[in-house]
Amino acid sequence: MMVGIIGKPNVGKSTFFNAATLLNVPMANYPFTTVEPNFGVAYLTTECACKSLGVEDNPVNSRCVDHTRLIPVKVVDVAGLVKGAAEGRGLGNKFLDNIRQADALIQVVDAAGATDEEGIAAAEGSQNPLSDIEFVEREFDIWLQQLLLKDWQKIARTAESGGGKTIDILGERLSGLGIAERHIHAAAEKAGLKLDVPTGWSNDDLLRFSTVLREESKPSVIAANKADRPSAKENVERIKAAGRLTIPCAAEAELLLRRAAEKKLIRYTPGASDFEVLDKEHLNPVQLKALEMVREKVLKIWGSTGVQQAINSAYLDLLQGIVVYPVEDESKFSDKKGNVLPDAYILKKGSTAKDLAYTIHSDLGETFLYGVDAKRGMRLGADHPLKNGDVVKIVSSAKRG
Ligand SMILES: Nc1nc2c(ncn2[C@@H]2O[C@H](COP(=O)(O)OP(=O)(O)OP(=O)(O)O)[C@@H](O)[C@H]2O)c(=O)[nH]1
Ligand SMILES: [Mg+2]
Repeated sequence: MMVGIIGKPNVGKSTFFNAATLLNVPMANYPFTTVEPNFGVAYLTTECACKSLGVEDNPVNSRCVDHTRLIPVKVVDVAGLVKGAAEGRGLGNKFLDNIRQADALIQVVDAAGATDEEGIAAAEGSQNPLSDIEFVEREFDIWLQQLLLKDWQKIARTAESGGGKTIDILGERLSGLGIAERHIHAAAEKAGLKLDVPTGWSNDDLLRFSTVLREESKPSVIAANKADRPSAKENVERIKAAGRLTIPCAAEAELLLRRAAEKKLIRYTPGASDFEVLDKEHLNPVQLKALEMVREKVLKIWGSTGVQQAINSAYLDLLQGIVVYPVEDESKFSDKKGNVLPDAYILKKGSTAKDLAYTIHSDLGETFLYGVDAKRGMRLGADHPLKNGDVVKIVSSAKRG
């Protein structure tokens, strides 16, 4: 699973990316600072199972800080998108190509309304981030429509002459875009289009189909960035009122806090509503003032900087993830070496113990017999859906033999 950070130029995508990954890619107050995509690892945070079990854990594939489990997740930061990108303006299709593999999107917008459509600085509050969301999504949809249009007549004729089902042909064409057959089925149904008569689809139908296909295959959350600015409040309300899943965000503030925490100057957990200064002597008055501003203009107003919340929302709300902990010894909640709660996996809601087995290793999936809910000491059949926070032992025929 991977999340793409998209948006028009100069809204703070790379700042968000750096804050989430603690990498150091270029950020600057002008459009198209980013050209090539930046790939990095962020962390999904969730209350660790060690808390309710009252055990001390030894994480292996993830980390645990004060009963919060941090699970690595992939993110990609891409170039900004301008109107006409689908026709090659700005950096054009390059951007779109770079988010092919994203399963969900965080769309960063300038909630301060201080950058125009091209990402050029403008008077604060003069721009409407809702129109930015609209054009960014429209560019994506036109790009997808054009991809489909390229050989739509051929696809449609092949399908209708019995040369193959539309769903199969489309599935194959779109698999490189992270679009699966279930997305295509759902999109056709929602757009009111019949997959068995594709020759009847007009260009407008294809655009409508592309829109729903994007919504199905790349759901998005809006990171209303620059929320430290006074004009952000009104715009956050505006975006929320339009029915969008919105997280007020201050990427620059998060970056400051995380870097200070990394240097042990402050104690700060990503996503927290406050921080504590640890090493006042190594902070100069300017740095202290900047930290105080973050507290006053971001944390006290919004409750957090929003960066961690946006990452969590992408994996938990958009991708409907749950976190489960496979173990080999269900009485000690450990692996064979005695590491307690060593691994945490993100699975899609509704996944079963058998799905977990397959996620760990295809061999384990193939030899799966049953699971054991280690918290409750209960047997879990192949169809039993797991819950967030479950600790599960997989019993397989391979192990027995
Ligand atoms: N006030 C404020 N400014 C921010 C915040 N986050 C980013 N910025 C500023 O926004 C400008 C653009 O930041 P970038 O991270 O380079 O933006 P981008 O969207 O990656 O830009 P491109 O790569 O050019 O598309 C920089 O001047 C940042 O300092 C924030 O939370 N608050
Ligand atoms: Mg950038």
